Amino acid sequence: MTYTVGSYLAARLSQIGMKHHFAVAGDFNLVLLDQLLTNTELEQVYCCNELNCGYSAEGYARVCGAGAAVVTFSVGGLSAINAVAGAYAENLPVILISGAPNTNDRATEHLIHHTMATHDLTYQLEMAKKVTCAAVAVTSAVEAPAQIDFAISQALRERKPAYIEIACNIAAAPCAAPGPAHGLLAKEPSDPEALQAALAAVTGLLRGKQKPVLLIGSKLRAAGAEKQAVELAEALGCAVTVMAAAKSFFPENHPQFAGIYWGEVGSPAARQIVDWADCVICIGTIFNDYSTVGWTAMPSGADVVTADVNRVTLDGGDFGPVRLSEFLSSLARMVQKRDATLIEYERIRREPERQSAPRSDAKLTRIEVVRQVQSLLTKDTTLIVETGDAWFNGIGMKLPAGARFEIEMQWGSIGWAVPASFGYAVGAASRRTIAMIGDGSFQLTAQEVAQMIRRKLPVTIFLMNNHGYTIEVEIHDGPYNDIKNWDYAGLIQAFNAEDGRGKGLRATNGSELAQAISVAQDNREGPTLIECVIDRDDCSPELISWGRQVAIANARPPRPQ
Ligand code: DPX
Ligand code: MG
Repeated sequence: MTYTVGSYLAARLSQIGMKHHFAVAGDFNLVLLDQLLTNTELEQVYCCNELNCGYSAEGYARVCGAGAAVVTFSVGGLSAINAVAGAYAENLPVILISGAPNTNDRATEHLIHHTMATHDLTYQLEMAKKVTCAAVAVTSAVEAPAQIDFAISQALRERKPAYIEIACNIAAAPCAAPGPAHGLLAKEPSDPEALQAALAAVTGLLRGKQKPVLLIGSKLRAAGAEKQAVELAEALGCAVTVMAAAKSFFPENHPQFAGIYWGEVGSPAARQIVDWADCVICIGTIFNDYSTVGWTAMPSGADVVTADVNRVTLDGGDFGPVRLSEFLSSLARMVQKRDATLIEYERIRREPERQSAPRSDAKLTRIEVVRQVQSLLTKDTTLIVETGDAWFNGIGMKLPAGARFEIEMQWGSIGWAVPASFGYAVGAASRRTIAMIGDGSFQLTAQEVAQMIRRKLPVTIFLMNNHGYTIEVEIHDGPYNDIKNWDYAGLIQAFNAEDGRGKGLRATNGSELAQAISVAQDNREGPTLIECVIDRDDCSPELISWGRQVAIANARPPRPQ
């Protein structure tokens, strides 16, 4: 078979495990899209706009390990950049692929459409460099294979997005055939001496400690080290706490799971245990103003080990390149049982109060929605929560074995959840995708529900209609937190048009919600959106406490220069 630049790229995407790529057409990428279509192992999935295309690839990467978004130059690429930067923040290898102007138009006096009517055709590449770990512009079929391989391998190694721009007249140009993909997938090994030094330091520290605790962060998945974290936990026998952004990365049904560590808004026992511990092993953690509740909850000091994706640091010392998975499994083989924190956790833990069902005709509340969604979760469920009170609604739920949880906590862009759920569901056909999304967030990217309808994906969306930006109300209120109400359930009918099987329902009390859920469970031919109508001030107490602390952190006056 003869390869072209586009079919070479398709082969590489397929070799690294992708079965789909997301796309929005435009004249600069049409030939490229044709070339990608020649690969029968790789399905082309369309989105309504490029921001959503980026987020769909991001959601896909969460379940399949990597994702790709194909867009047109400038008008498309610039729109996708928000999602790509989000993938950077969230440690997800999303490959942004953009068509670009003809090579013959460069270095001429031609002005090209979809540009700023200047002769600069490099700005998209320059912008992409800021939000990716590798950015290449392909203008030669001879160099294309090396450039494509470079971008993809960097993205996989660093778990960050990469950018590949392909001139429209190069996409179908013949090029070399792809070789084996092993090199693209190879992980950076630890430096053996650095690994030994890190292990010696940490085992030395642990020898003098009685009360170690593990704190799991969201980079654990990026490092591919979830299994190894369980190995270390079981070797130590200690309590394991999990940051909100890493919910489900350590199984919640594991006997050592000691709750979500998120300061005053997480599980109370988790915070007490971390504060009580004499040594905290932070694994792939990200501490920011949100995750530390306005800098009020963050382990620090000489007894904190930071085991990051490629580094281990302890008491001001950094040991050089150490792969997290290797570090955790080696450490697991060297440590002795230290189970004091688990014993203490067992003493202080309190089972969450079981909510009983209210009168079925009582006005719907947030608590009742959470109660009903909780009862839907099974080993096959992935719960996706949008920025807003949905974070707190989801974080408090108990996940059965096998259930997964997705949150975009570092980037925190509203509008993420609809397209990310779409991308996730494309990648995880056998799982049951459930999304909880606020009304304000939904208004950013609602149209991607139409693609769920087009592909008959049985995603269930709980649209929390609290009539505004409630999380912002709690941080800092003003007229800008009010939004125009929509007929959210009615919207689905509009998206269905003549052939869709999506369902839109509206629940104003518990019994309507239960009926809507049963319709959603039966609807296998498209998404079901359930608009849950609740009061504007019906929000979680955690949101109020968290909002207060974040507002204090935001309001710190400038330091004198
Ligand atoms: C904003 C946020 O309705 O959720 O539960 O009512 O808060 P809640 P909604 O979806 O409203 C979301 C709203 C406006 N954040 O409260 S979290 C600021 C913001 C952001 N991302 C983007 N723009 C603005 N996070 C893209
Ligand atoms: Mg809202």
